[in-house]
Amino acid sequence: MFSLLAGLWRYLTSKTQVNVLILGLDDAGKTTLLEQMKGIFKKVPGIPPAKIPPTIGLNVAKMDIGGVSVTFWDVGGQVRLRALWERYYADAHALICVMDSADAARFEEAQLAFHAVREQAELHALPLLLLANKQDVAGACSGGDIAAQFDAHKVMGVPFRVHAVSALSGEGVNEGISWLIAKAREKTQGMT
Ligand SMILES: Nc1nc2c(ncn2[C@@H]2O[C@H](COP(=O)(O)OP(=O)(O)O)[C@@H](O)[C@H]2O)c(=O)[nH]1
Ligand SMILES: [Mg+2]
Repeated sequence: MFSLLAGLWRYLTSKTQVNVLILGLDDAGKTTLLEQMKGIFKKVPGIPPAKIPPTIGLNVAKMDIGGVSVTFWDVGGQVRLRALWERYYADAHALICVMDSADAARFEEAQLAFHAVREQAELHALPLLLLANKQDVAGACSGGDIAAQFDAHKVMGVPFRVHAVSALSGEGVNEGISWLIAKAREKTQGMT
Protein backbone atom coordinates (compact mmCIF):
# COMPACT_ATOMS: atom_id res chain seq x y z
CA MET A 1 0.00 0.00 0.00
CA PHE A 2 2.75 2.38 0.98
CA SER A 3 4.70 1.74 -2.19
CA LEU A 4 1.53 2.27 -4.21
CA LEU A 5 0.94 5.63 -2.55
CA ALA A 6 4.61 6.53 -2.88
CA GLY A 7 4.44 5.69 -6.58
CA LEU A 8 1.29 7.80 -6.99
CA TRP A 9 2.93 10.67 -5.15
CA ARG A 10 5.99 10.45 -7.38
CA TYR A 11 3.76 10.40 -10.45
CA LEU A 12 1.74 13.41 -9.32
CA THR A 13 4.74 15.47 -8.32
CA SER A 14 7.12 14.47 -11.11
CA LYS A 15 7.83 17.19 -13.59
CA THR A 16 7.73 16.83 -17.30
CA GLN A 17 11.31 16.65 -18.58
CA VAL A 18 12.08 18.31 -21.87
CA ASN A 19 15.38 18.41 -23.77
CA VAL A 20 15.89 21.32 -26.12
CA LEU A 21 18.64 21.46 -28.70
CA ILE A 22 19.97 24.90 -29.62
CA LEU A 23 21.46 24.98 -33.10
CA GLY A 24 22.79 27.64 -35.42
CA LEU A 25 25.98 28.92 -37.00
CA ASP A 26 28.91 29.99 -34.87
CA ASP A 27 28.48 33.58 -33.66
CA ALA A 28 24.69 33.51 -34.05
CA GLY A 29 24.29 34.09 -30.30
CA LYS A 30 23.44 30.62 -28.95
CA THR A 31 25.57 30.81 -25.82
CA THR A 32 24.50 34.40 -25.15
CA LEU A 33 20.91 33.15 -25.34
CA LEU A 34 21.67 30.33 -22.91
CA GLU A 35 23.24 32.71 -20.40
CA GLN A 36 20.36 35.18 -20.83
CA MET A 37 17.86 32.38 -20.12
CA LYS A 38 19.66 31.55 -16.87
CA GLY A 39 18.97 35.12 -15.78
CA ILE A 40 15.33 35.08 -16.89
CA PHE A 41 14.23 31.62 -15.76
CA LYS A 42 16.66 30.73 -12.96
CA LYS A 43 17.03 34.26 -11.64
CA VAL A 44 20.76 33.75 -11.44
CA PRO A 45 23.02 35.95 -13.52
CA GLY A 46 24.64 34.14 -16.44
CA ILE A 47 28.16 34.80 -17.70
CA PRO A 48 28.40 38.46 -18.83
CA PRO A 49 28.22 38.61 -22.65
CA ALA A 50 31.73 40.06 -22.99
CA LYS A 51 33.19 37.04 -21.18
CA ILE A 52 31.52 34.27 -23.19
CA PRO A 53 34.20 32.34 -25.09
CA PRO A 54 33.49 30.56 -28.41
CA THR A 55 31.85 27.22 -27.58
CA ILE A 56 34.08 24.20 -28.01
CA GLY A 57 31.92 21.14 -27.54
CA LEU A 58 28.78 21.64 -25.50
CA ASN A 59 27.17 23.94 -22.93
CA VAL A 60 24.37 22.46 -20.85
CA ALA A 61 21.92 24.33 -18.66
CA LYS A 62 18.95 23.04 -16.75
CA MET A 63 16.07 25.24 -15.62
CA ASP A 64 12.42 25.20 -14.71
CA ILE A 65 10.15 26.93 -17.22
CA GLY A 66 6.40 27.03 -16.58
CA GLY A 67 6.57 23.92 -14.38
CA VAL A 68 8.60 21.95 -16.93
CA SER A 69 12.14 20.80 -16.16
CA VAL A 70 14.08 21.86 -19.25
CA THR A 71 17.60 20.89 -20.25
CA PHE A 72 19.14 23.03 -22.98
CA TRP A 73 22.00 21.75 -25.10
CA ASP A 74 24.02 24.45 -26.81
CA VAL A 75 26.25 22.69 -29.29
CA GLY A 76 29.26 24.45 -30.85
CA GLY A 77 28.43 25.84 -34.29
CA GLN A 78 31.75 25.67 -36.14
CA VAL A 79 31.62 23.55 -39.25
CA ARG A 80 33.88 20.85 -37.82
CA LEU A 81 31.63 20.54 -34.76
CA ARG A 82 28.39 20.19 -36.66
CA ALA A 83 28.83 16.41 -36.87
CA LEU A 84 28.37 16.43 -33.08
CA TRP A 85 24.84 17.79 -33.40
CA GLU A 86 23.55 14.42 -34.57
CA ARG A 87 24.45 12.75 -31.29
CA TYR A 88 21.83 14.85 -29.54
CA TYR A 89 19.08 14.52 -32.13
CA ALA A 90 17.60 11.30 -30.80
CA ASP A 91 16.98 12.66 -27.28
CA ALA A 92 15.69 16.12 -28.20
CA HIS A 93 12.04 17.14 -27.70
CA ALA A 94 12.25 20.60 -29.25
CA LEU A 95 14.60 22.68 -31.35
CA ILE A 96 15.80 26.25 -31.35
CA CYS A 97 17.60 27.59 -34.41
CA VAL A 98 19.39 30.84 -33.68
CA MET A 99 20.44 33.14 -36.47
CA ASP A 100 22.17 36.50 -36.68
CA SER A 101 19.65 38.86 -38.26
CA ALA A 102 22.33 41.51 -38.73
CA ASP A 103 24.77 39.36 -40.72
CA ALA A 104 23.28 39.34 -44.21
CA ALA A 105 26.52 37.92 -45.62
CA ARG A 106 25.78 34.63 -43.84
CA PHE A 107 22.01 34.38 -44.43
CA GLU A 108 22.47 31.81 -47.14
CA GLU A 109 24.76 29.66 -45.00
CA ALA A 110 22.34 29.97 -42.07
CA GLN A 111 19.42 29.04 -44.29
CA LEU A 112 21.22 25.96 -45.64
CA ALA A 113 22.08 24.82 -42.11
CA PHE A 114 18.46 25.40 -41.03
CA HIS A 115 17.00 23.30 -43.84
CA ALA A 116 19.68 20.61 -43.39
CA VAL A 117 18.56 20.27 -39.77
CA ARG A 118 14.93 20.14 -40.85
CA GLU A 119 15.71 17.25 -43.17
CA GLN A 120 17.01 15.05 -40.34
CA ALA A 121 14.50 12.27 -39.81
CA GLU A 122 14.80 12.35 -36.00
CA LEU A 123 14.04 16.06 -35.91
CA HIS A 124 11.19 16.18 -38.34
CA ALA A 125 8.39 16.08 -35.80
CA LEU A 126 9.88 18.42 -33.20
CA PRO A 127 8.43 21.82 -32.29
CA LEU A 128 10.75 24.41 -33.79
CA LEU A 129 11.57 27.98 -32.88
CA LEU A 130 13.63 30.07 -35.27
CA LEU A 131 15.10 33.00 -33.37
CA ALA A 132 15.88 36.04 -35.48
CA ASN A 133 18.54 37.23 -33.05
CA LYS A 134 20.45 40.53 -32.65
CA GLN A 135 17.40 42.71 -33.19
CA ASP A 136 19.15 45.41 -31.15
CA VAL A 137 21.69 45.92 -33.96
CA ALA A 138 20.84 48.80 -36.29
CA GLY A 139 19.80 47.47 -39.69
CA ALA A 140 18.98 43.97 -38.43
CA CYS A 141 16.52 42.10 -40.62
CA SER A 142 13.03 41.87 -39.07
CA GLY A 143 11.47 38.60 -37.98
CA GLY A 144 9.03 38.80 -40.90
CA ASP A 145 11.83 39.28 -43.43
CA ILE A 146 13.80 36.40 -41.93
CA ALA A 147 10.73 34.17 -42.17
CA ALA A 148 10.43 35.06 -45.86
CA GLN A 149 14.17 34.56 -46.52
CA PHE A 150 14.12 31.19 -44.81
CA ASP A 151 11.10 29.93 -46.77
CA ALA A 152 9.41 29.49 -43.41
CA HIS A 153 6.12 28.64 -45.13
CA LYS A 154 7.75 25.35 -46.16
CA VAL A 155 7.92 24.23 -42.54
CA MET A 156 4.72 22.31 -42.11
CA GLY A 157 3.30 19.68 -39.82
CA VAL A 158 5.07 20.84 -36.66
CA PRO A 159 4.52 23.74 -34.30
CA PHE A 160 6.78 26.41 -35.78
CA ARG A 161 7.38 30.04 -35.09
CA VAL A 162 9.84 32.73 -36.10
CA HIS A 163 10.52 35.03 -33.19
CA ALA A 164 12.53 38.27 -33.21
CA VAL A 165 14.80 38.55 -30.17
CA SER A 166 17.91 40.09 -28.73
CA ALA A 167 19.81 37.50 -26.72
CA LEU A 168 21.99 40.36 -25.52
CA SER A 169 19.22 42.50 -24.01
CA GLY A 170 16.79 39.63 -23.42
CA GLU A 171 14.06 41.30 -25.49
CA GLY A 172 11.54 38.71 -26.74
CA VAL A 173 13.36 35.74 -25.19
CA ASN A 174 10.79 34.88 -22.52
CA GLU A 175 7.87 34.88 -24.95
CA GLY A 176 9.62 32.79 -27.61
CA ILE A 177 11.03 30.21 -25.22
CA SER A 178 7.81 29.91 -23.20
CA TRP A 179 5.88 29.20 -26.41
CA LEU A 180 8.34 26.46 -27.41
CA ILE A 181 8.33 24.79 -23.99
CA ALA A 182 4.51 24.76 -23.94
CA LYS A 183 4.53 23.03 -27.34
CA ALA A 184 7.22 20.54 -26.25
CA ARG A 185 5.22 19.77 -23.12
CA GLU A 186 2.07 19.07 -25.14
CA LYS A 187 4.11 16.77 -27.32
CA THR A 188 5.72 14.79 -24.52
CA GLN A 189 2.32 14.43 -22.86
CA GLY A 190 0.77 13.21 -26.08
CA MET A 191 -1.64 16.11 -26.35
CA THR A 192 -0.94 16.99 -29.96
N1 LIG B 1 24.31 43.06 -30.48
C1 LIG B 1 24.12 41.78 -30.18
N2 LIG B 1 25.15 40.94 -30.10
C2 LIG B 1 24.89 39.65 -29.77
C3 LIG B 1 23.58 39.17 -29.53
N3 LIG B 1 23.66 37.85 -29.24
C4 LIG B 1 24.98 37.53 -29.30
N4 LIG B 1 25.72 38.61 -29.63
C5 LIG B 1 27.18 38.69 -29.81
O1 LIG B 1 27.56 37.81 -30.88
C6 LIG B 1 28.81 37.18 -30.59
C7 LIG B 1 28.66 35.69 -30.62
O2 LIG B 1 27.81 35.28 -29.55
P1 LIG B 1 27.84 33.80 -28.97
O3 LIG B 1 26.73 33.70 -27.97
O4 LIG B 1 29.20 33.42 -28.52
O5 LIG B 1 27.47 32.98 -30.29
P2 LIG B 1 27.46 31.40 -30.52
O6 LIG B 1 28.71 31.08 -31.28
O7 LIG B 1 26.25 31.15 -31.35
O8 LIG B 1 27.38 30.74 -29.19
C8 LIG B 1 29.24 37.74 -29.22
O9 LIG B 1 30.09 38.83 -29.45
C9 LIG B 1 27.93 38.19 -28.59
O10 LIG B 1 28.09 39.22 -27.62
C10 LIG B 1 22.48 40.09 -29.62
O11 LIG B 1 21.31 39.79 -29.43
N5 LIG B 1 22.83 41.38 -29.96
MG1 LIG C 1 28.63 29.38 -28.28
